[in-house]
Amino acid sequence: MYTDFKKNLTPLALAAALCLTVPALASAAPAAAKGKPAAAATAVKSISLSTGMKDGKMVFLDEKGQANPVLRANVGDTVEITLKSGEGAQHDIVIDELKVASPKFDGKSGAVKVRFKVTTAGKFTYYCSIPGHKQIGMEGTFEVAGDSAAAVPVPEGAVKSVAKAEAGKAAAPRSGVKGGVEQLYTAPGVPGADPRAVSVSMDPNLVPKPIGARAPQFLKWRMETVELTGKLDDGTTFEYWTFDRKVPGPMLRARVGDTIELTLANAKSSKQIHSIDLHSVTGGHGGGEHTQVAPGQEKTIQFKLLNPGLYVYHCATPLVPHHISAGMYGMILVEPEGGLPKVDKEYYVMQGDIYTKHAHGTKGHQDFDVNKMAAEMPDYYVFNGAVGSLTKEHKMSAKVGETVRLFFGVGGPNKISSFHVIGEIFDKVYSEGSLTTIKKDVQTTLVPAGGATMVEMKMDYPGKYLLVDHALSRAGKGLVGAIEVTGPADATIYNATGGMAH
Ligand SMILES: [Cu+2]
Repeated sequence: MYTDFKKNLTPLALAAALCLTVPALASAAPAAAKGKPAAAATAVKSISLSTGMKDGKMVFLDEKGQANPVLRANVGDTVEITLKSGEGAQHDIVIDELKVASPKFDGKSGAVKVRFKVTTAGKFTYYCSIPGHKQIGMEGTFEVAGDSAAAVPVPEGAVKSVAKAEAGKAAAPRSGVKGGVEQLYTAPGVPGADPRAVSVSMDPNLVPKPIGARAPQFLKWRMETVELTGKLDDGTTFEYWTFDRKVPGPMLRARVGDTIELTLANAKSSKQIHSIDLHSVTGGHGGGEHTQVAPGQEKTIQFKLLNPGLYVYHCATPLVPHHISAGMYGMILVEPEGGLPKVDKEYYVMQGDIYTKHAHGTKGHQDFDVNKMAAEMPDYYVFNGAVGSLTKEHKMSAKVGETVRLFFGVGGPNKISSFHVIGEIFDKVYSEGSLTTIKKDVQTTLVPAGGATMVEMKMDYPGKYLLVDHALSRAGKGLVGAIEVTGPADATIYNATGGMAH
């Protein structure tokens, strides 16, 4: 926001040359015009900060490795902060009270600088404005010593030049002048849909083969975290964070007693640190403690699968609900000894809630909204990552007489699901993903955020069976899927026109 603010003021080229922020300019100019003497010689104060993790927090670090150091300057100083991403993730530095904002920087951008003149004494807060970063540690104090009122550090000549630049600008034709002052007060529109957007919606057919009755094994898996612009809805795009470019991430399948070596790689193009916490893993925060991976890096952990069940995995990097909402969740099935009963069809479906700047249905590129997420007010609810994923893009089908098994999970981050299939009854429900306890003949099953369930239904009658969350307002926000069942209609089961034998 402040970056745009400054961009809009580029006609005031001199202001930039003087390293003045707008408020500084505004306060300095009239005072100088009154002929006050210039203040005593002031200094350029250079500060170098990098970013990194320290004691489990994300922080700014000075050259001595001090976390979130108190930055000091005197009224009248020009401050130059050089910023560099130590771990490669994207950050910036903002001081709201002084209207200071640096450009965003990451591992690829290299170091960036922000220069500004301080005219006000006091204690101010500097922080990183990337959603969540302030909350997990990236903030500190900026102390300015001196007397605010006496702050007139601008030489008279410079003020004249500024005035000239202003005059020249006023004379320029208003229409079509990009960056005119009036633009600062224009309500922001919705940016256009990103033409580079790809499909991120996971195909529910991509279920790994059953494990069956084999002995425990040692397995090596590799996953990559990728940030990419994806299609959220027709004409609407969104910045997704993913495991292996899909939402949900790949379904993993093993058996109880297997030992897994999992390597998590974070794509070079990423701006965030990512990680994985698998609910099937005992110890180390499910892996989240030891898989915090910076862009372009990778980490490997090993774990033994001690309990059978259907488990959610997700990214566990702060702000965790942001990473989850942006698409970083999936499931791992740990089959019991001997495997699962055979069925005809298996599908992989997950539910998520998404928070956007603009209302559901807005065309264009939708930005993530951290405040709506904090308030738990989603604009979109999705099965497999996007609106229409399981109705338009991918097909689930069965024939009359076949048994369908759904691996259903809720990534969330916040909303539970009252999972229901319209026109069917779950013959078996493995509640909460517990494969050792079976419930029979269930209409709607509750699935918690970060939880899963396995359901089985024999499809007795043809038709289109809709998957919903029975909190049905959510269907209007994108949450609907379909299983197409074909085959002969048994008139003793259902008869639309009456005349059923009895
Ligand atoms: Cu992440």
